[in-house]
Amino acid sequence: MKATNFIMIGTAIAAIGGAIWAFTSNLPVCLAGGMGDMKMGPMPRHMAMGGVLIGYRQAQKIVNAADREGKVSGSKKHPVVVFHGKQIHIRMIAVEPGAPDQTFEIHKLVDPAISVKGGAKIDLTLLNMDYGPGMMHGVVIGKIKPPFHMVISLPVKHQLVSLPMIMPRSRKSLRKSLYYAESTHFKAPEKPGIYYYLCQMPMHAKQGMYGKFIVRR
Ligand SMILES: [Cu+2]
Repeated sequence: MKATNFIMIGTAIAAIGGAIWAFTSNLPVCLAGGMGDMKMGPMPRHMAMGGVLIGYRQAQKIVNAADREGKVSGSKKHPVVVFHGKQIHIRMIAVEPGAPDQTFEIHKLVDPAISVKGGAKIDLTLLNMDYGPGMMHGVVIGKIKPPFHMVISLPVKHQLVSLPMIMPRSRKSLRKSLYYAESTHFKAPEKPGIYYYLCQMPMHAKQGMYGKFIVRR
């Protein structure tokens, strides 16, 4: 596909994302309870879907858990969050307030490498704390490495998991906002290898929304 076509598709998707965002960000709070269960039918792969709406306190609980789990090692420039054990929970925040645009945070680290044991059973949770049109985020893990194209074709090579994109928070005010979170689970391959996690929203991985996912012995 020509680069111009990529740009056109990316722009169209971003525009649709913005329209959905504009619609949902005006939803009254009373609808919040039911939104998580709302099934929207088949949609193009890059569209936002899924997720459960939660309040600020629940979102903060996910952040706190993300800050506790795994052990930070590696260097300051290349931090690694090492998860021990065969049953683990990885919580990732899409753009924690104060973090740079188009990044994931764990332990307040920006796009850290994640290291898991081969064969580990993994619960994966994504919390979107970002705000603004087109700021939908998801997670895909596979054997794909940078540099990334504007549009990521799914599934990626040796895809381990795909967590659908979820919408940005509902309001500018952090405390008054509602947040989308989504969880899934998958099993790490037994064989050690280097994978990458990335956001499948057009442009985001290209802009830096990715990190290494290491499967160790
Ligand atoms: Cu993203």
